[in-house]
Amino acid sequence: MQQPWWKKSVVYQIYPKSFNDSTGNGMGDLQGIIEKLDYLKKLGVDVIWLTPIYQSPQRDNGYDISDYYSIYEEYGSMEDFQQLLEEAHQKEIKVIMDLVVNHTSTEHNWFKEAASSNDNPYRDYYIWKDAPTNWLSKFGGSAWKFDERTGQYYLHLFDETQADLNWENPKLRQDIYQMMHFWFEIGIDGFRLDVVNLISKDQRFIDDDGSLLPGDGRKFYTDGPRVHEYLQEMNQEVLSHYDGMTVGEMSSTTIENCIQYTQPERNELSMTFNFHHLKVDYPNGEKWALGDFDFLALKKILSTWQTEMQRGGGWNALFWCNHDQPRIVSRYGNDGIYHKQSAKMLATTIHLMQGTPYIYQGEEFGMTNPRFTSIDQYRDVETINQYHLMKEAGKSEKDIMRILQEKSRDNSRTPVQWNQDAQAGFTSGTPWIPLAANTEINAESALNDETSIFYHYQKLIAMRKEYAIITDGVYRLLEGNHPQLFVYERVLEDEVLLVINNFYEEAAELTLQEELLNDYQHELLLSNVEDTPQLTKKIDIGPYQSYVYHFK
Ligand code: TEU
Repeated sequence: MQQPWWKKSVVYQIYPKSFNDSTGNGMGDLQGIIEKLDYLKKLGVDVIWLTPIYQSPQRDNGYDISDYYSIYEEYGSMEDFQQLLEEAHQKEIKVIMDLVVNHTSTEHNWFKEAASSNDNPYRDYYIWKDAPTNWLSKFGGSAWKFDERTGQYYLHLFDETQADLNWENPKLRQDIYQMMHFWFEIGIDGFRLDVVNLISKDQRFIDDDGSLLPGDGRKFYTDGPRVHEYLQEMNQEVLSHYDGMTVGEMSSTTIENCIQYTQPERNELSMTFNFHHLKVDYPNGEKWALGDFDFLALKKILSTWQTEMQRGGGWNALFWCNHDQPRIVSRYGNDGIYHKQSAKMLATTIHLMQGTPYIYQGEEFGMTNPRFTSIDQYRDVETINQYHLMKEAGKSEKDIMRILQEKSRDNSRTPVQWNQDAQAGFTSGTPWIPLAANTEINAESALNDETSIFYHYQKLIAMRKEYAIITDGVYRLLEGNHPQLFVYERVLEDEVLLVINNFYEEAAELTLQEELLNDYQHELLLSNVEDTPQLTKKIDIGPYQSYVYHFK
């Protein structure tokens, strides 16, 4: 049976504000993206995902939308967007947009209407209560904001300028579906759905005294009572009319829900992002504290998601990085002497699993965390809110800055380093956020180095097209208790792909299965070092070394 096109695709995520500035105003823009389409074609990606480019006051860099039907003027015009679509499609690159429908900006006309009076027709497009519950915003503080004019509180699970939409209201839902049709009719190829598992709230709106927590690590407001119903309605009303792809961002969800979100026969979404593998350095699940990297937990989580989603017929989005996460080479790799080697090892680990891989801008040539030293260098609303909360809690400036260096979303939002010219070739003006200091790490240098991280990603992308085993092979974790090695196999009929990754600086020994050595011919498909060990029963895997063998 013909597989959907997105099962063999690789997606490249663009955070437009930091990607490439064509006007010199210090912010990336749509024409800047158009300038880099040939670079993306060379990398070999099939899809680009643009984080929000709609009209917005930019409090949360576009995740606070004030008009779903127009382009944020600093990024360009609707004509620029249509040119981007046309030129990307000419290069056989699809384009998906970010759909932010859990909330709008309080600058959106719907909210302005809703807040103007208690009986305004748009009032119940949002969630208003006479008294707040004890719910907390993900960006710190209460999740309720009192509105003087109408004497009620409105819900905001994120910033107070991001008011949650009331999905119980069928008129609101129809307005959302109409907007989705508008963008599909313009020619986009799908959507990434922002925190879509938060859109259905428990209508009792009672305090979270712990009794609401499902007890499986989720927050009480995730995977709400009607979320699957709403997604099936969205699919029926919009998605089923187009050959597009959708990927749902699932904040603190479960495997069972992700199987339900992505089982084709349920007609909800194509695939889901989950974040459990990116919380193994959160001490007691707390993001805003320094924690050790729990490698065994990482292997267990990634492998459980692989085997359970395969068992359930679901489909994963595979990723390490995005605009909310620190740079993976600084986080789970080594951005010092093993920078190149560990970045390639991390790429191999995630790209050869079952799912659709996502590459975040700059990841393909190893951009690192910037390690800012002053709060003045930060721009992220979550980071700045947490800075003030930690100050109020009495933490020292030094301790706070140390935490921000590891945890802030701005770690991934510094301008893309294109070359070693001024401002790393990102802008001819003053960038909206400072660059990282290490601009010797840049795209131009990577293109001129045949052993670069860029060409390793290029090979991984090409392999996905060539070897069906990467898309369809059964995943099995090997050496699950090994303290350094992440070893897994993919099996498809009479073929085996063996993926060996050392996540540490110390060398480690691996004992190979006898039948692989005796019953198969083997070929080394990819490694991150020049020399390759002779395949014998026991092989030494050096620091951050990575090998991919194909047996058949
Ligand atoms: O992110 C959801 C979200 O919770 C992330 O912000 C992340 O998990 C959090 O920062 C961890 O502390 C989406 C968007 O990706 C993010 O950029 C937006 O700020 C957020 O939703 C609100 O739209």
